[in-house]
Amino acid sequence: MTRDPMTAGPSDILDLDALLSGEELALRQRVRDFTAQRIKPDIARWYEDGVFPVELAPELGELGVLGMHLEGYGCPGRTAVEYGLAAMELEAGDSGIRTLVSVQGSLAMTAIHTWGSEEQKQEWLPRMAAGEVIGCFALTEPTAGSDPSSMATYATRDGSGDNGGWILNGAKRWIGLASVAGVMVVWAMTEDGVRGFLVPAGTPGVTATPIGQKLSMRASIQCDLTFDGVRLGPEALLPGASGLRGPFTCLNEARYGIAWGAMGAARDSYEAALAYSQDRLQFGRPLAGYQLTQEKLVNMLVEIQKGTLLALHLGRLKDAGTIRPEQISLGKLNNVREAIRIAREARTILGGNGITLDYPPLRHAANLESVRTYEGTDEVHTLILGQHITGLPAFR
Ligand code: TGC
Repeated sequence: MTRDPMTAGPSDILDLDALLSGEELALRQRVRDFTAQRIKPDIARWYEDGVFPVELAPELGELGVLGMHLEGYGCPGRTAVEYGLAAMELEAGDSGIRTLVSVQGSLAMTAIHTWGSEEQKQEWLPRMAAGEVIGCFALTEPTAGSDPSSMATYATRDGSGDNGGWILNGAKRWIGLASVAGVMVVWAMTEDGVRGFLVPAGTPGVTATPIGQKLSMRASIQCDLTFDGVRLGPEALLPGASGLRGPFTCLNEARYGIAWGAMGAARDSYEAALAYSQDRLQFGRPLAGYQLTQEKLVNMLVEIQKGTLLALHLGRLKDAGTIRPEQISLGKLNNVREAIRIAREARTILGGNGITLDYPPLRHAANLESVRTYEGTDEVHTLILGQHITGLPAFR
């Protein structure tokens, strides 16, 4: 294992970089440079104006981070650890940008790659890996969030036999990127249980409306989606997915990436607070020299190092093919929870300046409110772990 002396320092007391290969460090550096050059200079403006920088999609494709853990069909075929490192660096820029990569790669592309027909994979995956086509993943509904089994969106058969198509009716909510998506992965109830459908943009009867007045994820898009008598051909059905195992398999991927990404937002908040505390003089000396400030910084760093180590452990398990859903739940629950605490604590070191967009912690904290809610709330992951350790499901 090689170690990059440039990255060791006040953010890596445990020398976790020594656990990464040269290839992993190089990939991380490429994504870190991208974040520094393409996200950080503009993120405050995007956030304030509520702008999703859609032009980043092909650049992220070029960077090789869209569907990066998938093999074939133009996908980069990188490891789970490399995907995690990329998520961490992108979320150090903004959770909204990491969300683009998650929705595209972990959710929409994983659904097509895992459950799609050969024709569906050929049609969509190469262009999605290149960022030419954006995908979305429509599971959550206005009245079905934590409990997708209660979804009301319904697909009925249009005609009979294998040549028959489908008619789709219903509504989805909080669907990331739906208004800019070229293809939507839509989960709907059928007479045979939950099935997945690929709905191309522009299909008559589909309406995507961005949700406004958000206090979180302002540099990203989340939509209300409606399906009003949408006619789909038989080729729209994802043939391999039957039941909730279809979408949940994709959620595992996204939740895994979040366990890494949240530590990126936490690290960026900590580093902003550390730098500020070293420069800012109060009562004639730097804030960093006060015991209360040092305690805050130390508590942040301890949790960042533990959370990063946890994410890396999950990544090694995933690359070994042995990771289990409850392990991912532990990582997502812990790392997002700690990241929010860290971002909020970092804000206190920045004082009044911390409530502006000149500094990242409060933007990260606001974003992380969404991150703790999507892909399984804190409560859902707590109950998944509770069921695992007691054998008793407490969801219902
Ligand atoms: P349950 O009866 O336990 O399971 C149903 C079927 O699913 C299988 N399964 C899984 N498969 C793979 N990975 C997992 N993690 C799985 N969890 C369950 C299970 O084996 C079973 O398969 P089969 O073949 O036997 O039928 O389902 P349940 O309804 O009792 O589960 C309860 C609970 C709470 C764990 C589940 O409903 C849950 O995870 N809820 C949270 C839903 C969630 O995370 N929603 C997120 C929506 S997507 C999103 O947020 C995108 S945001 C990105 C954006 O668009 O911006």
